[in-house]
Parts: sequence; C-alpha cells; structure tokens
Amino acid sequence: MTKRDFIIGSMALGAASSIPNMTFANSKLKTFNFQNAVDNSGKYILPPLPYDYNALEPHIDEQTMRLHHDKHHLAYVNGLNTATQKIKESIETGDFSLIKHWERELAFHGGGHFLHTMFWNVMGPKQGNRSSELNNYINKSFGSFDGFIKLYKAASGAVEGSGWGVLSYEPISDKLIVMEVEKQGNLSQWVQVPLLPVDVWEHAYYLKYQNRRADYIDGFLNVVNWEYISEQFSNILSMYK
Ligand code: MN3
Repeated sequence: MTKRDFIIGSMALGAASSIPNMTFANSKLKTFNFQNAVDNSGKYILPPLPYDYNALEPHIDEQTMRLHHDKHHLAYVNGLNTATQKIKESIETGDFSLIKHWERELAFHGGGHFLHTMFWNVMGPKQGNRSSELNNYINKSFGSFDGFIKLYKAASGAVEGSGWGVLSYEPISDKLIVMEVEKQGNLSQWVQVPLLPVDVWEHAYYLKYQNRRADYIDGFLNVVNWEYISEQFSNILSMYK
C-alpha cells in the first residue's frame, strides 16, 4: 500500500465517523490580542476591551463602545460559533444543502469577529510614536504619511454601504496597501493565510468541463500536490511560533 493509498483509505474511513473534539492551542496569532479571541476548545470568545469603555472619550463615547463591543461584537462571535457548528454538522451528516448560507455566515461573522478584535486594539488612550520601520514602509508605499492619511480617509469614506477601510501589509511586494472592504470582507475573514486556492471562474475549466464545475473540482483534487502544501503549511505555522 502506498502512502497515497493509505491516506485515501483513511479519508474514506474517516468520512463515516464524526469529527473528534480536539483540544486546540490558543490562537497562533499573538498579535492584536487574537490569543484572547478563541478558547482552548477552539470556541470563539469575546476578548475584553484592553482599556475602559470611556477611555477613548471624547472622540468615541462610552455608550457607543459599550453597545459596539458588548452587543455587536458579541453577536459576531455567536454567529461565527453557530456557523462553525453547522458546517461541522454538514460534514457529519453529508447534508450540504445549506452550505452556501453557512459559508456566508462563516465569512461574515468571522470577518466581524477578527476585524473587531483588531479594531479595539489599534485604538487606545495613548497614541505613542510610529517606529522608523513603519514610517519607512509608509513612505515607500504612499510617498509620505500625509499621502497615506489622504488615501486612507478617501478610501474608508468611499466604501459602498457597510464596511471597513484597512491598511494592510502585502508581503508579495513587501509594501503596505489600503483596501476597501465591503461588509466584513465578502466571503473572506481577512486574517486567514491562503493554503489551497482553486480557481472556479469558468475560464479555468470551460473548455474541458463546460458547465460541470463539480467535475472540474474533482479533477483539480486529483492533481493537488499535498507534499508541497504540507511544506508551505509548516512554513506558515513557523511564522507564528
Ligand atoms: Mn462594528
């Protein structure tokens, strides 16, 4: 039996059994208070504010902070736990008829939970100074701090409907970028690190599969290089140790 046959055999056996209740380490992401956004069982939790509710007065008022943190953020945490549970149940029962809905919920509430966890922590009663490293990246990415602020205000103000303006690190070109995010990140959660992307635009499969996207995805899964992905995953995990 080859390693590949063994893995496929294990997958087939595993399909009939339920997902074990694993013990997770707290978040691998130690930045932005994410370690307090999940518990040891893998359940998402509401991290406490890192300062008093009135600490940002007069710029952001106490009542807004209480509602925003205690009610709105908590609703995202609860929604994310529900979506996670429903997707787990889908795997166990084999009933994926509502998967589109629960994936939307997973993205919406996951984006909400993670972005708000960051949001509380990027604010504070003390402002401090930007490091020379951050200033260098701002200057090489936007020309100047003033250029960044102008872009950040314009982009954040122009988000259509509800959403976020986000300053992000883009590691491919090693620079900072500003992005508009509609809702909480439309089918993304923003802190995830991509591991196995599959292109489901029609141009990726139409010549061979026409409208049979599911058949194309089967074909794709037959050519996935799991060894390569395993190496990449190990590298990614080591970034957070
Ligand atoms: Mn909010």
